[in-house]
Amino acid sequence: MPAQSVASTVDLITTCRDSGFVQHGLRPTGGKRQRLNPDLLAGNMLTLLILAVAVTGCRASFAAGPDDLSFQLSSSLSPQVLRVFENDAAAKRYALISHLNPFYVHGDFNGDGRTDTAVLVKNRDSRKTGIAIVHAGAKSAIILGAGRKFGNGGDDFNWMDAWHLYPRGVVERGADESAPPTLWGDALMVIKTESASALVYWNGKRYAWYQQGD
Ligand SMILES: [Ca+2]
Repeated sequence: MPAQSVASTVDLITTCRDSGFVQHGLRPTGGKRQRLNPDLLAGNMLTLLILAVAVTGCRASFAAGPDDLSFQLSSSLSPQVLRVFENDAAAKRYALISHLNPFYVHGDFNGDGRTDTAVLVKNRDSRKTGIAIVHAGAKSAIILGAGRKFGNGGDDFNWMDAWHLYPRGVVERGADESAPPTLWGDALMVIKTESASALVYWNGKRYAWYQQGD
């Protein structure tokens, strides 16, 4: 292995360590970039094996596949939200994506006084997009779209090109024939610009759809 690539590998290990993904392992001496002797490494295959395993393990923890967010983008999400998508068997079926800006919205969607997170997701199997909502403290995600039919949005939210928080308050009658809902918490306004929009809101038991304009 060339000395330069070895140094890059050590840099990556250092990055992983500093971000908390590697608790134990090799580290440059004195906190400075370490130039390793390639002759020494050539005679120490065990060291290289440990490096390779550490690098693989680190990358897999925040980039499980080509659909997943970069480490930098995913770092904007709370550890609780990331743990859900890393640990929950159902949530693992969905990749966090960022094709819209913003790719996540914070609000108290279920009205319990604690901040929840809505984030864009893609079903890893069907490739259909949607929204995952993770309530504060929850260990699982509620999936809207992304292969699950939801309201008039269908099971693929690929039509959605904008969204934003709709703070808890009065909802005006929209295109929906039913009376406007009374919000328990904040809602999400999901939009196809110059075409249609709808409120996604918690009705006390589940998320519901209220058409605003079309
Ligand atoms: Ca909440």
